[in-house]
Amino acid sequence: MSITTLGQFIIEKQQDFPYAKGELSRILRDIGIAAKMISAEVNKAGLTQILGEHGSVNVQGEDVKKLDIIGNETFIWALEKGGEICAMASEENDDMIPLQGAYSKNGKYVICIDPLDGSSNIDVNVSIGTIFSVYRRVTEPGTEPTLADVLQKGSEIVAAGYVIYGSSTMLVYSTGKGVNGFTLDPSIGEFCLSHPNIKTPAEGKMYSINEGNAGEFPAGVTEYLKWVKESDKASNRPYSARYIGSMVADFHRNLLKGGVFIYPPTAKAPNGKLRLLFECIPMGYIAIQAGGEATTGKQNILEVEPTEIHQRVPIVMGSKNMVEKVISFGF
Ligand code: AHM
Ligand code: MG
Repeated sequence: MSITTLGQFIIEKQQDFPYAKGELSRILRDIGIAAKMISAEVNKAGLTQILGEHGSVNVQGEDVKKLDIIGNETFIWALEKGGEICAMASEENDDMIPLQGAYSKNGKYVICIDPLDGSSNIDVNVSIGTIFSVYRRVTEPGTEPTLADVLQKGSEIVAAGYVIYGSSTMLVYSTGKGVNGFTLDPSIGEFCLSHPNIKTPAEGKMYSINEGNAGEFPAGVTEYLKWVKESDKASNRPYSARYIGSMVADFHRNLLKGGVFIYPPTAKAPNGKLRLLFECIPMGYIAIQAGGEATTGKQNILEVEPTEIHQRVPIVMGSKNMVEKVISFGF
């Protein structure tokens, strides 16, 4: 049989990280377990009218939790059981959460996570995702983790990736040696290697930006958008606008087909909307590992020094030539 499951793949690659003694493998396995559980919940989302609206009380009088809360709790559960992660920073929580598993304090790693990005799309059956990044802690194992453990530059990542809950569920991740994608086969309940060694095209056709904010864009972005449309007429429609408003889905399409994802600074949000730790660093890491680029316009995203958990930054990421083109207009 030619199938390789996520578990088999992780074990095969374990020798790439002799220092990790299997800990990183366990973390990736636990992320895979949490992803499968969240995928099952996401698939039931359309049944909320029968089971009870998320955030409401169901017919049995029980509170129906919002899916992003379920996602958050599922990751905490899986990673506390695993014991390799000492602390988690989550888009769902204001502060860093020290994990409380029996062995968590001795864990050598931390995780930053957006358990369910694009959750406003759930009600309308549009793809959403989970985004994660794993770092080695900077404090001593056995001591209380501190903010310094999660406020690390993207260049310190040991593993990062995302899960997309789309027409199928996929887990895409990198440990710094390229990007691999796994599709969940619901008939056996396993992620199977479906997209080995993903390389994003250097050039692409899609540009993804919320043009509803065009009135507030910096001049360079306005100029770029004009250029994109002008070259439309001149060279037989080379560019297409594609914007779902669910970053994992927009990014995933662009990664595979070639494209650029842009969330610029706006007058209302001078640092853009997207979070450095939870969204921009991990997705930028994947773009770069796949041969693309990711920048705030001023700096490679992996070189930005985080100063607070919910920090926001502008972002341009995707196909190398397209990112460079956007930046060439000024950002
Ligand atoms: P969220 O973390 O609250 O879900 O917001 C992040 C989402 C991204 O998935 C998406 O790219 C972006 O917000 C869309 O924002 P906008 O509606 O401003 O274009
Ligand atoms: Mg988010």
